[in-house]
Amino acid sequence: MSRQRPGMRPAGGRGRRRPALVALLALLGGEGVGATAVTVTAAARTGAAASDAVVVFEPLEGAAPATHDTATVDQINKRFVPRVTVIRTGTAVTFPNSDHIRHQVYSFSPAKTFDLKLYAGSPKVDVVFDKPGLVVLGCNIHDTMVGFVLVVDTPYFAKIPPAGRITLELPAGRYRLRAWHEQLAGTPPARAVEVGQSPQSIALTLDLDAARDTAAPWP
Ligand SMILES: [Cu+2]
Repeated sequence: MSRQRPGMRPAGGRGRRRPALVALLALLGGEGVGATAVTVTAAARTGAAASDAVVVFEPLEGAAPATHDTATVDQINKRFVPRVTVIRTGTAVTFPNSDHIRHQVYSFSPAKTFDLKLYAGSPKVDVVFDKPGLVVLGCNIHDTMVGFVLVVDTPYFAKIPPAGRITLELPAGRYRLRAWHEQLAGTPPARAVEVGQSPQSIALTLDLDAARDTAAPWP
């Protein structure tokens, strides 16, 4: 992302120039430039916050800017942490093992089939999620370990925190908003959203079935 042109580098005083450079990079990164705050509240039919639901805004016009993201899914006390991860297609994910026992992380999901041989500490390789879809994580040693990586073709997504509400910064335009939760009953809801210049709020009510024994499909 940062580029240096030969001859542009000052012989001295780099420290003085840095704040301006940082500000410029922040601008180029698009944060706050032409973006509108969109707040999504997600709740179950009971009114409880739909914590760990994922909301995805797919732009219906124009190309989304390129992003080069990484993500980490840790293993702590025989659990995947976080249990739910949402990433853009092409993201490399690291699976460190913070437990004092070994784990063998794998997935049979069509969007990403992989197997990290039994390991402790840091695995030798990251896993690149190169196709969109839902990837269900498991451990070959501990059957109760379950995690989810939702891989989406857009940089505009968020996971609903325990408070049930999240704000995204979206460029103006038309989107398809889709939502997912591992306990969703039926197909994930989708709706059209028009983002203009004014902040807006969207309330989603999700049909959650706590008795589901397999994760809801995506999309
Ligand atoms: Cu394990």
